[in-house]
Amino acid sequence: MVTMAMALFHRRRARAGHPPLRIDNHRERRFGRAVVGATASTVLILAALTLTSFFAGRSVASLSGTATLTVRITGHQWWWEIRYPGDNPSRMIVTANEIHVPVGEPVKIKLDSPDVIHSFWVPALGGKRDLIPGRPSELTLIADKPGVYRGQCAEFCGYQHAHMAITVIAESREAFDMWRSRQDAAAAAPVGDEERRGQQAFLSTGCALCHTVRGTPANGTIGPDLTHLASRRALAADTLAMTPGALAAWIADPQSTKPGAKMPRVALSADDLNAVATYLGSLE
Ligand code: HEC
Ligand SMILES: [Cu+2]
Repeated sequence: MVTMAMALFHRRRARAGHPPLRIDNHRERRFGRAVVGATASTVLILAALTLTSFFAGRSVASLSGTATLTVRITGHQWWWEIRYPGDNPSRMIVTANEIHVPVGEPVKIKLDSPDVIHSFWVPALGGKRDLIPGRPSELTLIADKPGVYRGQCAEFCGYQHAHMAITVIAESREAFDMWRSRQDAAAAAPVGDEERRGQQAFLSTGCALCHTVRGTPANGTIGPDLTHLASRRALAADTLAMTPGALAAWIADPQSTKPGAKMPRVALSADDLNAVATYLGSLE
């Protein structure tokens, strides 16, 4: 850029003064040296960046052998399904849009997509990997510091692509193990009348065709697993905060919050709506 600016400036100066009519050998040689110098330094800078990127990529890839945890992520239009395989296949944790990882430990992330191409990207943790239908890929991440890292689908995947965020929560090993054992449990049984009514309405109005709540007959897999819905920080891939009001608003009319989302509007009476929201809000 510097040499280009010099060349432009030089040209303007030459036009303003007397254009050189006669070839000056001394000047030609000087220009020749400058061009060679600029080209060589460009090549060197590019080579250094390429080598750094190559070695950084290799050291990141070598982490995958040492990963202490595997997380499977499936991209859907427009949310992320997250599974933690357990020692026993029936103990697999299924959640959505929020990954918990132990800090300082390499985590292998396996990616796939059943619909269109998505791209997993959490900028603060580096790496970006496409989720291509029929071509599983993987990536290893390591969070050096505890914290909450926001990620985003980085490949245009349809109408609600912008509302397809993913959150990585890096926490201490102890906190992670506690989270994991809580997620491992089946959903809490409804306690009060309102929750019981909510569960009834949930099971009888079609929600259960698309959603799973472990410990109940609901075992649909089209939408996010709701077994521990209220333990998550946000709804619908970080579109709404997890508050009782937002939850009720989402259930009442998902299409006005996230037009095109693959959850239809389900007709519920006002009382049933409140009861369902209370019930789901109790699933911590
Ligand atoms: C046809 C399938 C389908 C039906 C029926 C359905 N949902 Fe959904 N639901 C989805 C999908 C798909 C999403 C993810 C939407 C998104 O984020 O793009 C979703 C998201 C949700 C979420 C947010 C979950 C999260 O972690 O972000 C809640 C809560 C929810 N649904 C509750 C319900 C309730 C209650 C009913 C019944 C009144 C219901 N759903 C009926 C498919 C369905
Ligand atoms: Cu996407």
